[in-house]
Amino acid sequence: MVRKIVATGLVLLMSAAMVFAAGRAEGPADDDTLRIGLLVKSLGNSFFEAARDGAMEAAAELGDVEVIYQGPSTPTAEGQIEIIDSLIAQGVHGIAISSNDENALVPAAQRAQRAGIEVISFDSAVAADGRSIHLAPSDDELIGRSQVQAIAEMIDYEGQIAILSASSTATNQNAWIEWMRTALEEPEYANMELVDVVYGDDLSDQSYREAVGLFNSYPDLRGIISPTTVGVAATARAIQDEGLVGQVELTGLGLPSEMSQYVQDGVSQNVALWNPIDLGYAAIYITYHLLRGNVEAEAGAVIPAGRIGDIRVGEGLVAVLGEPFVFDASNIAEFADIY
Ligand code: RAM
Repeated sequence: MVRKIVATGLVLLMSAAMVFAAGRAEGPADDDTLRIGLLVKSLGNSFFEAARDGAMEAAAELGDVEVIYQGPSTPTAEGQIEIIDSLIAQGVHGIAISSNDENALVPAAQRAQRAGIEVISFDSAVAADGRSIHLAPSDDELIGRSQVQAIAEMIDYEGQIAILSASSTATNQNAWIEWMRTALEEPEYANMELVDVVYGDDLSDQSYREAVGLFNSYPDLRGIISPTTVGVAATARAIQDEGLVGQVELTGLGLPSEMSQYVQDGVSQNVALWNPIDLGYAAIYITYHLLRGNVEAEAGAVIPAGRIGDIRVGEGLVAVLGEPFVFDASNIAEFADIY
């Protein structure tokens, strides 16, 4: 669009500038197939591959949507910024982002918005200035507190614990970790001590090395919370390899497909998670209805999302999908084939 305007002359250029100043260029035409970029933290993460499958399912149901699945090879803001700029150049209509950095992505996300692209975030938020709606899988406080409660029960409310997270700038993990710290101030956890927070960057080998580093630095360590699917699976492998099953307890946010064997072997008594397929599915429905003008991005909006039903937009334009589900030895195998 911009190219044509420049060719046509100054008057049109000025009117385009006025449209952009208002924050929106023209939306898609009714008969346009909507091209939506699903921009994930990094490629090679099964959690996001499940979200991609859900996004494709939504696109197939809607019929007039094409999903472009993209992500950097490692979870960095820089990698995502490059991809946002390339999606702008490709002229996509929408981008749904799981962010590696709440603030660092804002300028690029705003460039996309100024080019008329609908930007939402899902899973891991972009700051409010750089997106319309954020789709959270669950409530941050609930996630943080329930992870602390899970490890507390495993270690009888006593001893050293550590957190093995994703990247140090990940919006979602950082929000959950803040709630874990708050929860740990409750009197029932007075005999538990958080000794360290380390970052495996959602890379399996790095997470494994960080887990082994924790065992070496803290010989009395009793438990690890790993609120990342990549981290928790790598930590389980490290606990098993080092012969520490029962000595170092483990909980976190894990994919049943990656954690089933470890949970059945007692490496972890339980992990929690939501359905990543539904998350990708809902992200596409939300972006779609915003682009088609069927709903406004405002608190109180209700967005129909196919088989999931209605999604309600709350304060701060955050919509919450549901509650995390706990997987233990009694039920994890059932889900292992799904995600
Ligand atoms: C990893 C990613 C993702 C997070 C899950 C729990 O796959 O960090 O953002 O939601 O774990």
